[in-house]
Amino acid sequence: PRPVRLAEYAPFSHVVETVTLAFDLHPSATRVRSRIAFRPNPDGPSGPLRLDGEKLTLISAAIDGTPVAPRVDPTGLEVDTPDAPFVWECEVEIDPSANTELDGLYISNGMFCTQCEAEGFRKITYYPDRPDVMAPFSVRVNSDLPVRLSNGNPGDSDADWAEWHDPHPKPSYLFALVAGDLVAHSDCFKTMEGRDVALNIWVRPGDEDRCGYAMDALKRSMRWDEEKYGRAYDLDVFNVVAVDDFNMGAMENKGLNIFNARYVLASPETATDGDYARIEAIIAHEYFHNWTGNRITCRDWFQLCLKEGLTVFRDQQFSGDERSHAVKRIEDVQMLRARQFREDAGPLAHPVRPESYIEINNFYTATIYEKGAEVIGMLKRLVGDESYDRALALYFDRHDGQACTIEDWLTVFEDATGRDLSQFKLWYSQAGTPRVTVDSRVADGTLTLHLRQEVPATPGQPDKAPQVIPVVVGAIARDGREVLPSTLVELTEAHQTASFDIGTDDAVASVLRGFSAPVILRHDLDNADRALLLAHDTDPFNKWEAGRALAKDALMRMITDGAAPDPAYLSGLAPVLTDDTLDHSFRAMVLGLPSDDDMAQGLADAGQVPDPAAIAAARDRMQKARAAELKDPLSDLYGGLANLSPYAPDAAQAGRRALRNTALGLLSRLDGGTLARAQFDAADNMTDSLGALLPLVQIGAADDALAAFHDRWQDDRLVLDKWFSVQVSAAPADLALDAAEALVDHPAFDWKNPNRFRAVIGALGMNHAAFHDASGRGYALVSQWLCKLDPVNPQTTARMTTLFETWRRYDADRQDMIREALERIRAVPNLSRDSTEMVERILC
Ligand code: B3K
Ligand code: ZN
Repeated sequence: PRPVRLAEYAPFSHVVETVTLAFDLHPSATRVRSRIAFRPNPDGPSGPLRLDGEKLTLISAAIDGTPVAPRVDPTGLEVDTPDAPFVWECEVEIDPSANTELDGLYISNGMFCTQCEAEGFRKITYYPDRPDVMAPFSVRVNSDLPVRLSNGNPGDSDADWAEWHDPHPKPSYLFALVAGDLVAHSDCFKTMEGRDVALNIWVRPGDEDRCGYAMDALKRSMRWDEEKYGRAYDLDVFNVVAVDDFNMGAMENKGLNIFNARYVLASPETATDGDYARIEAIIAHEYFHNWTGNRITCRDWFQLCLKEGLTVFRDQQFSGDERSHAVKRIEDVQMLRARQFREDAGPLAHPVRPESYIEINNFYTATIYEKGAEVIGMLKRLVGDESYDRALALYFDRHDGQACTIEDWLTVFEDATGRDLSQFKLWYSQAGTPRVTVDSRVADGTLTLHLRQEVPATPGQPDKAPQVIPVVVGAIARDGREVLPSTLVELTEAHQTASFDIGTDDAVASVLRGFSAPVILRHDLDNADRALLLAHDTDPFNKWEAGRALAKDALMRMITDGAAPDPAYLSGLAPVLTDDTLDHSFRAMVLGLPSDDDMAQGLADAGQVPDPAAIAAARDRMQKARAAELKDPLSDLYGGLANLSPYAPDAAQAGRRALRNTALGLLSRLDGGTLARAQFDAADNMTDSLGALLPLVQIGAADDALAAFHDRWQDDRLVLDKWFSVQVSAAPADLALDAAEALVDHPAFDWKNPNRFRAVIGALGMNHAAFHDASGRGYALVSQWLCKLDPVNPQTTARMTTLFETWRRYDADRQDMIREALERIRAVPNLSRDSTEMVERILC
């Protein structure tokens, strides 16, 4: 298929004034009648009316009441229309029960539900399915199911029908419909404008007692958006529905958010602290889209980061406010490095605003989302908090009700601040992670930094221009005092120098504080400098970063030279571990190690070929050495942090459990799992239960515990996903491969459910040593299952091909095996457009 190009954007030929839909719901033969008022668009091209439509059976069509015979093809229809306003009426039939791709109208556990972003609405009826066509919708659902929902405010209803009206003009990708046997957890919210909003979280009967946390997070999100952005909710009801079969996390349909059940349902027994935090973040994210995405949407899908980058940035701010900014920042950067830097370093690298695509669903990426959010964070840092607030107020004021572009967004900032953002705009068009190299020198009471930037070549972009990079710097004297508080350096040239009066000749620069830009920093620090920053940096991010750099350096030497674990690194940990002025979750994060994938990328960056088994072995040795070195403080911590009851999912308790479980993980390297088994048996919450199961799996001593876990949770689908996943993602390579190969034959391996599929196949891809095992078993199993899934669910298949995106890092044998695995996928008869595009880009 031909790529879609940003440069070829043209407005739609017509304006849609109103949309009225009627659904006769039937599992295999649903009828959809549409009545759409069109008028010619004075700013658009003229010609016949072209509507998108896929997998639809056209029953009838009429214009202004007169039957017409449109020219129908597999992607839509064309019809001649009057050169004046007219009403299009049409009836189609669709088969939700045959919809296994979970895009459009489908059935999950007997419940009708929809997913329309990006282009699912065209599988429901003929329509100009593009985000710049916005209209108010009225919907009638003819069905006697107990609950029938759509967007907007409820209208009349009866035993076998219900009507909904959404007054806010919206693009079709925000349409939603749900019908089924559901129960609600209900509450209410009064907006700052005095509107009473009914809140409902709809779930399967039996799940209603697991909605309390999501509801609480929703109300906190609504209040936060009022307080921080002045944005109030704009309908009388806000509905959230939990669905078992869902391709991604959740969807922000206007007034009717649809969620993967795993990001709604939580109880202390079934959800971990991490699950609670993700629920809070995703509830907030989808809610925040009501303004950044729905009221102001994207002109075309190239502008996806306009809503996603901004909304991720907003949900990160919210989680930071609700929990801890320092910890949230570290978590976000870990995620950015693990997913986005990895993407940027390989064949799938693309700009935050791509310029062409074949299948838009392949562009819901870490670059659009996470790097998109980083770009907003840099903009805020460059213009300042107060200017950011003014610019956002102007954005909402100027563009409410519109479908916008990145140019509109940047113009708002230019108008609000008077600043020229033309160089900043390169962040949207140049792919690749900039490298910033810093040489620091201290003499005559002055700190001098020489900064250099370089943006590496990426597919289709051999040469790059220097970008605007906000680099926040500080300095710590050798005696531990801060001699330079955080100061912003705007790096705009390829080479640049900055000097600071620091009044001492013995200090260490702390560069890129708060991870002020999404770049790879090379700073000429030695391990003594890093140890100083680990002990004394006032910037929590760089304090953590110094520890990580020490760990990475030590691991690197263990992998490449067979060195012993660095004694200086080991001895630097105890003071942090026992520093009661630091919060527990921060200390747990300092005890983390870079992931195996991170180490593999580090080796590749250093021009070496990573050996996955050697990386895993080094990690193992490092864990044992750290456990032996820290045995006493770890045991004290473990004992001292016990007995948190009653369980609460708040940040303070979660931090204590995180540190205690990190300690348990290390202690398990010494005692063969005795302590972990005791915690597992006694645990009354899922965080502690999984926190004990994980080290047992890691040391290969989990058989009994896994059996007990299965017996207890076999009827709980979300917990059972954890059982599938932990034994594959966390076990040593050979055990993980054995487990994965056995689990795909397990009677509960319901592979058409995306969560279950990811719990085994995705988990195997996450286990670096197992996936890249020299036998090729990992590649074979993953590719075999992707071949099987593609005809059923192309979106989930295409997304999971990214497991192979790093293949060029590895040795020739592994590259050959991966190429074969990808060729096998490419050879599937009628391979989806989604997977074809991905496999071809990865192989390129
Ligand atoms: N906007 C949706 C993602 C849609 C993905 C389409 N393949 C969820 C979100 O970002 O909030
Ligand atoms: Zn989003």
